[in-house]
Amino acid sequence: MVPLSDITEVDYIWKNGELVPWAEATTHVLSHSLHYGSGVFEGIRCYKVPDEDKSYVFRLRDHMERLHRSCKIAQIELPYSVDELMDATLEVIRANRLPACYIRPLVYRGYGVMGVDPTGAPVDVVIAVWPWGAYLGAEALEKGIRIKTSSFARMHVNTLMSKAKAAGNYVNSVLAKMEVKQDGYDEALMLDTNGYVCEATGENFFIVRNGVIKTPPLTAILDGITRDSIIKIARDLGYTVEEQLFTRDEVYYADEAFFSGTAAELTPIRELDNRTIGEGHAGPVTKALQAAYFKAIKGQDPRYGHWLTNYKF
Ligand code: PPE
Repeated sequence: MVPLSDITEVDYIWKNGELVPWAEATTHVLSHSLHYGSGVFEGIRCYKVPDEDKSYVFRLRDHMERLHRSCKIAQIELPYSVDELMDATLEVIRANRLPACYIRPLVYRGYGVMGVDPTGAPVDVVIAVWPWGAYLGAEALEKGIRIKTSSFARMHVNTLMSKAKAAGNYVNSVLAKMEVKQDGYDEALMLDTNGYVCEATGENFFIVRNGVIKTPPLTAILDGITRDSIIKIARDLGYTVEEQLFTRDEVYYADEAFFSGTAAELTPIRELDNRTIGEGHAGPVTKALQAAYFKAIKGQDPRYGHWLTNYKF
């Protein structure tokens, strides 16, 4: 039997300023966002420090600032400041006594008006937390994944706004994800409307060749916070990182490739379109970056301490 849900339920969800029991954090079926995708969200992770009873939320302020930018783009009035949202996040993690979790803030146009014009619809804000393991499977972080170029292009820069982490943008992601999963691959590589490599359904993308790291520029992609962290860490390790457009054939003969994202963390890619990338497993640069990233998120590298919000459970 297929399980109804793979979500690990916890006790509370923060909704419009209050902690409500998990099962009561519901919304009306005529909520505007449910019909028109008119919401914006975030994805954040909280990590437990090994052997200590404390945890760190990774780049919490940066995520809440991006949530505000998404609202600005989508013209949604967000009634909470960045600091209030940060406090609310810590409050809901603490209420659920979670040492490590995924955090999903969502700002959505709620119940009150129907029709595309959202004027007058209330804005609801929730922050949910739950334990979430490796996004692309337990083995992915070590062994790498098999990906395929999707037949669906990523959004044109004037179709949907890629720098807003908007619910509606994920209609495109869901199409691509289902397409490649049905063909037996783990994730989709998506090209932009000019045919250049762009990003994945929920991750940014990097390649490595002759020791140089390349990633697409921010033009048509989400301004990933993990992407930004990896670029900084890579430069601190002495690597050259170039943000420039490239085509899929350059990926075919890259030495290494990997995805970055809050959920996916740093996931190596071992195959694209049935062509083995490099040696067919995580390469040395990918491994070095992955190790440095995992040290940073756990507070084991003082250079990146300012990215962490301390949380004692
Ligand atoms: N691109 C897209 C389209 C995207 O959704 C994400 C995050 C990224 C890039 C990486 O951004 P960042 O997390 O700031 O490094 N995707 C989130 C949602 C995944 C989901 O399935 O839901 C995430 O990783 O939390």
